Amino acid sequence: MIRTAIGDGVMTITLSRPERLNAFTSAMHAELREALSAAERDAAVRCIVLTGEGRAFSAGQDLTEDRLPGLDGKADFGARLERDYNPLVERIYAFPKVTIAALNGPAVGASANIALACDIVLAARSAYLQEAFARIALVPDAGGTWFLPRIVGAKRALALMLMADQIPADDLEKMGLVCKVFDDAAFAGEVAAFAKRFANGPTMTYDLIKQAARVSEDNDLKTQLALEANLQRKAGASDDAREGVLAFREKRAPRYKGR
Ligand code: T3D
Repeated sequence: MIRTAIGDGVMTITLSRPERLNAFTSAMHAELREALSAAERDAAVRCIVLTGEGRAFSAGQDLTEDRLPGLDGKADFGARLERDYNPLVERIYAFPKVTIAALNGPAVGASANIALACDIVLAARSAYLQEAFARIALVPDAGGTWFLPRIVGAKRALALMLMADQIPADDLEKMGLVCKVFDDAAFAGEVAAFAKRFANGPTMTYDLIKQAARVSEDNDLKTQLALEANLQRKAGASDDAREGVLAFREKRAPRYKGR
C-alpha cells in the first residue's frame, strides 16, 4: 500500500492501491506513518516526495472501508480524522525536511489537502485537484478549510469547497495551489530533478525557513523580525552558511552537508 525508495538523498513515498485510485485506508495510514518516521530518522534522506501509483495521486478516504454514514446515527466521522488524518497533516506540515507532493493524477478529498500540507506541490498536466467533499455531503477536512483560504483567498476558497469541482493543473498553477506543472511524459524526470535540488541544498537552513514561514501569518511584524534574527543566528553558525559564502567567493558551486 505504501512503497518507499531512496535515491540521490530523496525518499519517494508512493501511495500504492492503484485499483482504488490510492484511496486511503487505516492500514495505509499506519504504513505512511512508518515511512515518515523512517524518513525523519535517516540522515541520508534530505527531501521527501509523496506521489501515487498508476493514474491517480489519491482519491481521498476509501469510501468502502467500513460503515455507511447516517443509517444508524452512530457513525463518528470525526474519529477517523482525529486518529489518522489530523496527526498526518500536522506532521507533514511541520516536517523538518522539504516535502514535495507530486500529483501524477487526481488529488481528491482528504488527499488534495494532504498534498496542500506539503511544502511544494508539483503536478502533471493531466492532474486535477478536487475538494470533493460536498458532493458526498461532507465538510472539507484534512486541513482544507485552513490551507485553501490562506493560498487562494477566503472567497475563492469557499467557492472551491462549495462547488467541489475538478480543478485542472494549469488552473491550480494560476491560483498558486501548485508550484509547477510538467507535461505528463516528462513528469517523473522533472520531479526527480526538482527534488534532487533540495536534497543537495542546505537542508538545515530549509528547516529554519519552514519554521519562519509556518508562524508568519500569526505574528505581527515585530515578532517576526525577532524570530528571523534568532533563526539567522542559527543559520549563520552552520557549516553550510560558511560553505555558501566560501563557494561564492571562490566562484564554484557549494557543497552543502545539512549542518
Ligand atoms: O471518516 C471519514 O470517512 C471522513 C473522511 C473523509 C475524507 C475524504 O477524503 S471524503 C472524499 C472521498 N473521496 C471521494 O469522494 C472521491 C470518490 N471518487 C471519485 O469521485 C472518482 O473515483 C474520481 C473523480 C476520483 C475519479 O473518477 P474516475 O471516473 O476517473 O475513476 P472511477 O472509475 O470512479 O474510479 C476507479 C476505481 O476506484 C473505481 O472502482 P471500480 O468501479 O473500478 O471497482 C472506484 O470505485 C474506485 N474509487 C475511486 N475513489 C474511491 C474508490 N474506492 C474507494 N474509495 C474512494 N474514495
